[in-house]
Amino acid sequence: MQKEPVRCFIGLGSNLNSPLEQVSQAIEEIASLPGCDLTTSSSLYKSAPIGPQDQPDFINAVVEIYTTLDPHSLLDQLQSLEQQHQRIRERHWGPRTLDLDLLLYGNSIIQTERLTVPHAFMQERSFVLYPLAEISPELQIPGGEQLSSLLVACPMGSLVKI
Ligand code: A4P
Ligand code: MG
Repeated sequence: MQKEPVRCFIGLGSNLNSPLEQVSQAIEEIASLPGCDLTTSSSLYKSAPIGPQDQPDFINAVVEIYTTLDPHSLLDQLQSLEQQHQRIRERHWGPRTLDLDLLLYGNSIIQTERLTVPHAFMQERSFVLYPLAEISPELQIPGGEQLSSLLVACPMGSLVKI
């Protein structure tokens, strides 16, 4: 039986090796993943790094997809895209050519060794919340708040739409 597609949001980030191109190319690659339909992409945004400050600014975006993949298979696909971008994991919250975070998987709340959904820090990060609001302003975070309330508590800071 064909599974009903689930609406998901994926956060993209890059701050190494031409970040604009890394993110734009990754959006196209997500659109081509098996069992995934990309429906909406946010604008690209630039911001100062959260975490260690001695690294370049980030480019971020959020996309909406509908997928028939289960959450862990989707994570496998996203991690293999990260690998294709020669992602080097140097240090936690450090610089990266491509970071793909599964922000939301339908209304699911997932807590496994490999996967925490909704993504652990999404509710406090301007570079996730503002692009998300651009493409889905009415969103309710499963087990959490209305996106519009989160935005009130989260200043844009250094975030700019580019
Ligand atoms: N994992 C668990 N839940 C998820 C999920 N929902 N989506 C696990 C994706 N992966 C998830 O990830 C480590 C493990 O998290 C994975 O193996 C997966 O099984 P990682 O990307 O290798 O590790 P990391 O980089 O140390 O941590 P993480 O959580 O990806 O870092 P963040 O939270 O994404 O932060 N500043 C700005 N302005 N813009 C940014 O994009 N990004 C970071 C990275 C820091 N500062 C930033 C930005
Ligand atoms: Mg990540």
